[in-house]
Amino acid sequence: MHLGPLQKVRLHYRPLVANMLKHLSKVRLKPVSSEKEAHSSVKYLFPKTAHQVSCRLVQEEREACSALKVGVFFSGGQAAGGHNVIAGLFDALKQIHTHSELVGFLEGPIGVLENRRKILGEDAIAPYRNQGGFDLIGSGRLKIETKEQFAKALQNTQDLDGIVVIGGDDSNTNAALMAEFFAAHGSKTKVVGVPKTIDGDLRSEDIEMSFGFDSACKTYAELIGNIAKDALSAKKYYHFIKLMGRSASHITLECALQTQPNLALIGEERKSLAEIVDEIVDLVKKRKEAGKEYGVILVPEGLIEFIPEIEQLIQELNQLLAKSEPISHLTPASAAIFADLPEKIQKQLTMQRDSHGNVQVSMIETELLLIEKVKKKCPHLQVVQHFLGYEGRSCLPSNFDANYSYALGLFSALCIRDQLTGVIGSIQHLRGSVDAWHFKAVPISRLMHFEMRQGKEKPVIQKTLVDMNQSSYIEFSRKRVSWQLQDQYISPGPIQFFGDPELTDSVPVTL
Ligand code: FBP
Repeated sequence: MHLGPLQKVRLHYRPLVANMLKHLSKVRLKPVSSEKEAHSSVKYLFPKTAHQVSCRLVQEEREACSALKVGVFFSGGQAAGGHNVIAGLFDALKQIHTHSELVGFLEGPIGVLENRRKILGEDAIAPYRNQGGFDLIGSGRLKIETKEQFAKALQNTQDLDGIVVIGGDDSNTNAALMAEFFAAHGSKTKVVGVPKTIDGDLRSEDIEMSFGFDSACKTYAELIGNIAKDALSAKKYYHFIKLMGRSASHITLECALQTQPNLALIGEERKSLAEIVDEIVDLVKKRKEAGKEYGVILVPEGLIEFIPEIEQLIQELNQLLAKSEPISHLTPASAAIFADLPEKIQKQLTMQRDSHGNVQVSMIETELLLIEKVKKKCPHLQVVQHFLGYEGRSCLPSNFDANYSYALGLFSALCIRDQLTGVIGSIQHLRGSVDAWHFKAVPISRLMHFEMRQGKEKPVIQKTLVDMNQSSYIEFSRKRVSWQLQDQYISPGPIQFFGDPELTDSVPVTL
């Protein structure tokens, strides 16, 4: 692996570790006494694992433990900090017992099905400490879903005490299904999930944030700030910037608060296409009257799925595609909406779904849809189209993500040591110093609800959307009016690794 000067320096960064996680033989996971029951239909689907309650990490001396053999794989999109989960997991296993072993499954869940492994010793891990990407073992989006696949996964992990799944909502749903299958077949292999996704939608009362969100938002905010400075200097273009985030608009909200653009659309406001277009046209006209023919507009990737009429269209398309039926079977209302979309968008909406049945919104040029509609009303508008997505997923992790993901790795080793399965690592009080963090293992089945996927109702972890009552959204709503005409752009600059802790250790505004 070739490393540049900054990458080499980052290898030596020592993630901040909570005192609680420094001496692992002095802590153990203990059940939380009062917790509400899991949903009855979820309990029905997870008879072996849904009865569990969350466990909190408490200080208590523990008897010595024998060596553990643990597997790990990445699932889904990249998120900065992934390598630190592996480093934390490895360091914890070695502390638990010097003969413990860690193996990585290659290219995500498919590596488990094909039993493609890599031994992860210190030599293999060392060049990846505090580095971005998932390239140490790779990742993939395959979903383990048939009985045969679960049986294969069971067979290929029989020699392991546990397996750690580093993934988002769909991958952790899968981890819960795998844990249930393994338990039902009397396997000793425990399954533990780690909350990963730049999208920031794997949130709940217990999971404050997934790792990767902070680094991605800081990267996008740097670029948005640069673009805004350019717009302010050249004064000739409207920049339409689409930001990644498959469904929820958390990334857009965070970046808006960090950079103060003229307009940031939030999908969860559920405006119709006509309302959104009118809002942009209105902004353009007002700014023109003020002598400003430039601007910066943020468009969340998932916006398209929140536009009520298009949401309905997508649902119908999903069902038709799942049954390989033609588009001519759309209802008249959806057919009319489809016909009114630019041809490029029509094609993108009918592209193959991902393995979890989701529309691949990163491939849909929602910003182009808006540009085309706005240009019909403002033909002289000069626009530049941007998409900020992949450039934020594999950057060097910020200190926050480096520390957080390392702690998640350490903690997942403890979950396996303490024989928990079908749980996800939860760290609370993330805004405080690492010593204020609280560690909890939460049964994944408790985060689930039922959703239509590929034409069928399935149990999945509910995505958490931007809530109109959350304080960061209220702050955004209060500020955004003045951003429209007065240019209050902020250019936050690149992620900082050296100097004032206020800069190096800052946490997401929306946390
Ligand atoms: P995860 O939920 O797997 O973390 O991935 C999120 C994401 O980065 C979305 O923001 C984006 O829409 C999608 O992945 C892109 O998927 P792909 O990497 O398959 O192009």
